[in-house]
Amino acid sequence: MTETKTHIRTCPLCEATCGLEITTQGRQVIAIRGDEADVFSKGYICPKAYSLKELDADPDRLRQPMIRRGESWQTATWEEAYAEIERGFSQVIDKHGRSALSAYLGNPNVHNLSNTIYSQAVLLAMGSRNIFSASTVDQMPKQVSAAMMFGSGFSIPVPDLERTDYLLLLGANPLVSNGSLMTAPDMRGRIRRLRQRGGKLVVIDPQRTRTADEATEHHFIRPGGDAYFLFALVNVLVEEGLVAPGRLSEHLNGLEQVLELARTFTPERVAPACGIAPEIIRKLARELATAERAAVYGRMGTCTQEFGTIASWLVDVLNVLTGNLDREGGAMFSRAAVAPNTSTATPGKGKGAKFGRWKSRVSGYPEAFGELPVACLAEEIETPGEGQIRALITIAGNPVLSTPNSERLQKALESLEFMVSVDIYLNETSRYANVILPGPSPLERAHYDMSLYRLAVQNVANFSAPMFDRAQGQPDESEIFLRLATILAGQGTKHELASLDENFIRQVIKREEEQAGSVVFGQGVDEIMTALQPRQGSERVLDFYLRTGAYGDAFGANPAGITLATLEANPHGLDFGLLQPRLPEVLRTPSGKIELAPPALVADVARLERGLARAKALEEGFLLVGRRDLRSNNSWMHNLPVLAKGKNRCTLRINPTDAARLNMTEEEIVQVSSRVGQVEVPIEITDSIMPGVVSLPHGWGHKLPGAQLQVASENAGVNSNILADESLLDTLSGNAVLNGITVQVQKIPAKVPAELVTA
Ligand SMILES: Nc1nc2c(c(=O)[nH]1)N[C@H]1C(S)=C(S)[C@@H](COP(=O)(O)OP(=O)(O)OC[C@H]3O[C@@H](n4cnc5c(=O)[nH]c(N)nc54)[C@H](O)[C@@H]3O)O[C@H]1N2
Ligand SMILES: Nc1nc2c(c(=O)[nH]1)N[C@H]1C(S)=C(S)[C@@H](COP(=O)(O)OP(=O)(O)OC[C@H]3O[C@@H](n4cnc5c(=O)[nH]c(N)nc54)[C@H](O)[C@@H]3O)O[C@H]1N2
Ligand code: SF4
Ligand SMILES: [Mo]
Repeated sequence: MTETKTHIRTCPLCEATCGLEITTQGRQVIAIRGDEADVFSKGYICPKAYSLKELDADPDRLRQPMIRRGESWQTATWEEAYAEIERGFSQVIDKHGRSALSAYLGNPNVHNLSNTIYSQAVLLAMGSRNIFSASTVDQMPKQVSAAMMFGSGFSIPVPDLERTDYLLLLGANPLVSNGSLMTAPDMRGRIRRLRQRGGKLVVIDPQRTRTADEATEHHFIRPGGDAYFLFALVNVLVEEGLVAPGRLSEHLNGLEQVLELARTFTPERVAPACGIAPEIIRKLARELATAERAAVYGRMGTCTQEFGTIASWLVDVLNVLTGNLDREGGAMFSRAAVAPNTSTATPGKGKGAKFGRWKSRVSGYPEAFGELPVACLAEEIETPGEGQIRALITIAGNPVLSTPNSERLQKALESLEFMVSVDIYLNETSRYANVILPGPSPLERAHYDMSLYRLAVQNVANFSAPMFDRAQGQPDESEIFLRLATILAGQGTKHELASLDENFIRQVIKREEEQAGSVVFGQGVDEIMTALQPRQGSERVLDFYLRTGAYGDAFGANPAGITLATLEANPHGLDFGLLQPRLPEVLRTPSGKIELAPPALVADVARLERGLARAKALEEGFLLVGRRDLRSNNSWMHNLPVLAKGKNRCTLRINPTDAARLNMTEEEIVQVSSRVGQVEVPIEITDSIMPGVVSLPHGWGHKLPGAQLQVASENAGVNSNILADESLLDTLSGNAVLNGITVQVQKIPAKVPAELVTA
């Protein structure tokens, strides 16, 4: 009988970072529970945690590299796969140059330590500006507005949930999503505590979500109307003399300018565009201003829309104007154990961020943080000329299901000369690859949420060592990226891994060691290398970041500080306490001030003005929005029976008045069409959706030829991104508009029987 063991780990599936207690017997997972002793999640988990067992055991999960020859796939050794990749990339580079290369990085990279750290090596070695990621179908607007206001794309304030009295939440459904750009396990518990202490939660959403069900108050908003609504709140604060930034005043630039900009956005003027009555806007503004401690938080719904960056900016403008930024119970900055640039380096000032340093070739969209909008990936592949994309690497991404105008993108992918997918499935996207390189099971790798703890509502750190040994021959993803980088740099496939990894960590150390203000400034790379022995790979890099981070031992200078060993000795996590005020030290703007009126945002207000006229004109058809489901995670977990079972969740929600007007009945299959595509989907009639709005979840549409997803294909659903229009962007951030797309909903036209069709 094999021994039973208990492992304490952090769940790597979403942003909540829940602690798990996993019981195993040999290579078998026996049970998965919440870790009651976890310093952050205290036992909370969601149903997705259980799916880790099936994900680990999924027969469709790839365990060997795959090479495609025409229509058929062959398993290959890692050497064969790398040789094939070297051939493919060299041909493209020889023929078209490096500007023909491109990469797309998907969401799970953020939840994977090796990928977070080492995928950068691939992008650097590629030497092309064609870099795309899921960020531009997600949070890019928030990162852009945060960088413009506070100096870095990671200086995003999070609501201090445990101490706030008033939370105004827009376009987020954390009870289902478990939170985003706000790392906070057990949102239900947190909201209940907020209400128990007499606090209020106000939800603004075109759907009455599960989060809205827990709220004190919920208001429908017309999709895309948030910037108008938020500007009107500012307007009321100004008109009623409620602007009170208090201690923030000394840290502000541009206050008068913002107040002036808000003058024309009166509640009466914006009400038709946001669908919220003027008296409600006034009431909410007053409540927000007079609450002892309040926070405004906006997410997905406020980002993936036409004015996403303006909306994201105004969320924090409101936090400032009400004096709630950076105070307990308001919107605060985390202080993470690993946070290059915002916890270390010179405090209080920085280089800030520049945007639009280059533009996309075809449509001229500006870059943001070195990325181009994924909405323009297809046109960059299709359009001939210097710089046309001819090869693509996807890394943990499924753009065929998750980015706009999927049908156009699929045709584009088919036309590529060479494609590599680093992915654990042969799915809707990777089926276009010539070679697929699978990473290990999530239980076979170390885990530390480098990105997400930077946005946590409590300062915590938690490390998980690999739970199982990797299967024979299976490399860690850090190795896959080092190999790919070496191939892309034109240095072949034969280097010893240890020396590649040593070069990599030496560069990481050098960058930090050269920075004035760093705790290891001038200490010497060799000395630090010795101190990191005998660690390798991502654990060595993590140890370095921890030791040079906010709580680190600074390689001896701070003997009470932490190292990776400290985390290893504390499997339930380290708790550094609730958030503390960080102004002005957290700022990285060149002025050392909060930029309340960044010029690019001020300029974009003219576009918002133009949109107001358009929004007032009554539109034909419906506005389409998305939604998430607790037992789903974007596009890639529908192959796990524990999550896939149950009734069909890929339905079009429609309000009863709309269904009645169109003479539609529950579960009827209807046709939904937009400028770019059309799908057929069953309807679900519910008054939880605003009249004139329909909702369809994304990430479905699995029955595509060539994919190897047995379970998912049995309950395939339809791909909502067939409807998303790739020409609609928030121009400042390049983020796609995925919410508020105009669609027509119709009964399926009766088919004319063949015998009645005359020539
Ligand atoms: N219409 C609409 N579209 C949306 C959204 C929406 O709300 N509405 N949401 C958007 C958002 S927020 C996001 S983040 C994107 C997500 O967009 P993507 O990141 O492109 O899509 P995912 O569904 O997360 O697919 C992840 C891929 O990574 C693979 N994978 C999983 N784990 C690993 C791993 O450990 N290693 C490797 N190498 N591969 C792995 C999976 O097999 C899958 O192919 O979708 C966006 N698309
Ligand atoms: N179960 C589950 N959890 C997930 C994911 C998942 O797919 N499934 N995905 C993960 C990822 S990658 C992310 S980014 C997060 C996202 O997490 P959240 O930001 O919480 O996003 P959603 O749950 O999509 O909620 C967005 C809400 O915005 C509303 N909305 C749509 N348009 C508008 C609008 O114009 N204005 C306003 N105010 N609201 C609007 C929608 O009705 C919806 O309720 O979730 C993560 N967690
Ligand atoms: S909420 Fe997220 S982190 Fe927590 S158990 Fe569920 S999937 Fe895992
Ligand atoms: Mo996301």
